[in-house]
Amino acid sequence: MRRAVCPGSYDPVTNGHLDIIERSSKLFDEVVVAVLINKSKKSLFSVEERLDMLREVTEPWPNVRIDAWHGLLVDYCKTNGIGAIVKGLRAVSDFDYELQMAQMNQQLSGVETMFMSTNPQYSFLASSLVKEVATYGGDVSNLVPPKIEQRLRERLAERA
Ligand code: COD
Repeated sequence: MRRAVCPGSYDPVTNGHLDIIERSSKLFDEVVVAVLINKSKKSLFSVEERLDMLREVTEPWPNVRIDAWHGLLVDYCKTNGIGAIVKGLRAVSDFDYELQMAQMNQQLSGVETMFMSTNPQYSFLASSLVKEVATYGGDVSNLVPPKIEQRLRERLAERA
């Protein structure tokens, strides 16, 4: 079985993430969307909330599974028999860091990273920007699925 992982923070999942996940699901038998837990990173949504949101919005793709992991991505791959990491590249600015991580992961465990070019429609899109725009009342309806927009509004209202 050809199995890949799309790792990330997904705080929250955006249309840019979903584009990469959907395209990966057509190339692999199974795609695991893994929320990598980084306790030092301040997040808007808890890990459980991010997993719930991901489950909801990836429902249309039966070969996509959602999971969480605390630790090295290569250890997740080893434990779960995953041979490929799929990353989306938005711009040259992503490339330096992503290349460094890909080479480190390859060196650590032999796992390969595949880069998928972003859909130009989403090349400017990042979770951090979505949160910032929503915080100041901007329209994010084209950037995240409606269910995620609603969760964002609710969370920001709680915090206001
Ligand atoms: N278009 C296309 N792709 C996109 C877009 C977009 N608009 N937005 C995001 N992406 C893709 C990128 O490939 C990105 O890598 C991925 O989605 C996830 O994005 P985020 O922002 O949710 O997640 P990040 O960048 O914070 O995730 C970083 C990881 C958690 C993957 C990384 O830090 C990691 O692997 N950590 C685990 C610990 C580890 O193994 N460290 C050693 C690394 S060598």
